[in-house]
Amino acid sequence: MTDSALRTQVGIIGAGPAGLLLAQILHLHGIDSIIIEAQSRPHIESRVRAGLMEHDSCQQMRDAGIGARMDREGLVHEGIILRFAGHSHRIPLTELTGRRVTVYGQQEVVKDLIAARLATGRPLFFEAPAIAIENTDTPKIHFRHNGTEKTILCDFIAGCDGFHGPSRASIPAHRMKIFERVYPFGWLGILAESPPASHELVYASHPGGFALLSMRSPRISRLYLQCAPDENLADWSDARIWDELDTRLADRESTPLPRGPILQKGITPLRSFVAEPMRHHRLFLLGDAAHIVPPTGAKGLNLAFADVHVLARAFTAWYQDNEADGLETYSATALRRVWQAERFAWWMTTLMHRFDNHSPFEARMQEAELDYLTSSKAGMTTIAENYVGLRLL
Ligand code: FAS
Ligand code: PHB
Repeated sequence: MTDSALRTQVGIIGAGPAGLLLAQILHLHGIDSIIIEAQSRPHIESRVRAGLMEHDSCQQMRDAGIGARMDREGLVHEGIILRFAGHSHRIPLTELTGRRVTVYGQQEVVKDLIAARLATGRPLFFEAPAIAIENTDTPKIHFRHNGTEKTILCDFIAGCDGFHGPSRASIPAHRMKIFERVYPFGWLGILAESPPASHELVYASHPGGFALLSMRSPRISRLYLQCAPDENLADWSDARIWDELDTRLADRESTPLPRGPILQKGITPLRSFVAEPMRHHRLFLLGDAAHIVPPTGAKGLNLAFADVHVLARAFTAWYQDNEADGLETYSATALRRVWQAERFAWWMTTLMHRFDNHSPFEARMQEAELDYLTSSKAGMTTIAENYVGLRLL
């Protein structure tokens, strides 16, 4: 059964960081949108994903009027630590760049954005999957909600539906160029009720594999271990996870990690992926719908925000000044930052992880590069300026 059609200016598929922030910024500029989200609200507010916000992403949250809780509860960081060969090397991010990063979980970002959206009174449909996309001069999105099929009539479609969503899939393959690198490992991530053993993030390169110490609050740790891409989570008892984290994150001064109940664990495959271009007629791709980065560079969420920055500016110029240039150049502008982030995430991943097919020479090259980077101001600066986020927009 089909209800009557809904009319808006921008139809947004997906209520992740990209879709929600785009809707919020458009609303602030008087541009109407409708958001449809396949999952339930509790599901997307509890999904444990990204944790680190770049300098400019935090400013975007403030400019969009939703930065207050982040500024209250987020953990501002001015450095990160690279750990290898039993020693720790601090990269003084703020001293080198004048910018800082903030640890604020993606689920908190999403909660803040959903609350802002609901306060506008404009539509945000949960459990409402898009089932068909008509990318024509009169774009339509067909979706299912409460057992009925509905249609959105809009001027433009924002495909913010992530890596597995229908937006990119709706584009004919011959109209796209795909760039992809699938890594021969994944990350086993845990969220634990235990105080972080370090005030700053620790990226560890160890013969047994990469490990990352992050956090969500002074009482909640977020930790990751490099693992096989097809790792069976059932093979990893809590004790085995903690033991392996202790081994890989140890340095001469450190003590074993404080342990606590593991609240969530999961395995994420690592890939680099870009679909070009990011615009097809009236459909614009944003965030994971267009690109994926290995989380080593902490770029995924931040790239989604950067795409929003470019497209929201373009829509505002179109609707307020009838200017089409921003829409025409969206893909090229967004892709410049996408490729810079892809390079950094690929480079950090290649530098810090163990590769079974590495020769002894290549393993030495990794060690020598880490030694150079952490003993050179130029080396530390290149890490720092990419990590806090490049000013490309
Ligand atoms: P999202 O995937 O967040 O959102 C897309 C939304 O579209 C989803 O809510 C989905 O339900 C919805 N959708 C899909 N199909 C639909 C349909 N047919 N109709 C309607 N809605 C539909 N990044 C980091 O920086 N650090 C990390 O540590 C990190 N860890 C991650 C762990 C996992 C398991 C995953 C999957 C990703 C991780 N990421 C990480 C990357 C992640 O944070 C993304 O970059 C970020 O969520 C991108 O935001 P969106 O582009 O909005 O996509
Ligand atoms: C996280 O806190 O989840 C996190 C932080 C930095 C990364 C990846 C994940 O590079």
